[in-house]
Amino acid sequence: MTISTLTQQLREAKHVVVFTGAGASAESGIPTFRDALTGLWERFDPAQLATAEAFRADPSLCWGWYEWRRQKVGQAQPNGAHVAITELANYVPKLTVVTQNVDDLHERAGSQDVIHLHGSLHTPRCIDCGLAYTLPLTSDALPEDGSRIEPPRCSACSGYVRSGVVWFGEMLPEDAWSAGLAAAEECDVFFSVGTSGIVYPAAELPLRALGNGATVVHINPVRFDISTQEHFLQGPASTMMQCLLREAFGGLPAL
Ligand code: BJW
Ligand code: ZN
Repeated sequence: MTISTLTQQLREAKHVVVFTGAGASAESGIPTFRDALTGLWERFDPAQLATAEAFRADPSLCWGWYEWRRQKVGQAQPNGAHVAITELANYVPKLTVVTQNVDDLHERAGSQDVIHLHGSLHTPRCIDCGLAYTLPLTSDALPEDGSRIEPPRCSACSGYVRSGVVWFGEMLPEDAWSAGLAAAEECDVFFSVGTSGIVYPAAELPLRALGNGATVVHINPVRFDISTQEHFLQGPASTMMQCLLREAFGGLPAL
């Protein structure tokens, strides 16, 4: 499909879904999930830190990792991709943003009603009774390399406070999953931006969109295999999203 066919479809679309992964936040300086970790975390595989077993085995290691990441997100700013996605909502009748990211950069760029499939770094809760825990606004004074931090305790049952993200082996929040699935099945254009597409069930969404007749476009600097019905725009999320916006609507997001 040529870019002009795609932009024509975008102009005619009634409902557009933008589905994002870690690559959408990469240009804000947030490492992707499969990038090498640094500092204290260098010798750990993220897939082994992101489980309930890892937390129970070593709560301060795991909580320290999440606090370090929360600090990194707090210091980061939304990038051109977040801004272009927010801007796109002004040009199409309906835009749904579905993200696997646990940061708040879509919201900070101005996107509304973002569907977070994998939870959030900013909504911790008790691991035992589920009570929400209010985090201090900033966690300054964390060493640049990260450190172990003893998790806070729940005020109701003294259980450890855990991160509000969805770990491997856990169910996705039901309302987020059903809203994401419904949007994928209803949209006419589906952009999958900056995701490796290997984590399920989120990775099913482009396939559900395709199965329901949507135009599915993957945006990624690294090429991967797709079916002959899908489309690929190779390049960084910010450049490609801004380019699409400009080509389809003449819009130029303010950076
Ligand atoms: C750029 C860029 C730029 C760079 N611009 N792009 C079938 C088979 C085997 C296992 C399973 C299966 N179905 C389910 C499972 C189990 C598991 C799973 O999927 N495992 C796979 C590894 C196979 N899934 C689950 O456990 C899920 N739950 C579940 O299935 O519940 C049912 C169940 C219950 C009980 C038992 C069994 C099943 C839950 C999954 C939760 C995932 N959580 C994580 C961690 C969150 C916490 C945290 O952040 O610490 O979410 S995993 C991690 O991966 C994170 C991400 O959201 C997710 C997706 O990663 P993403 O976003 O794609 O990032 P990357 O790093 O992989 O890719 C970045 C991309 O960006 C790359 O392509 C780059 O090229 C690109 N990029 N720069 C654009 N500038
Ligand atoms: Zn509790």
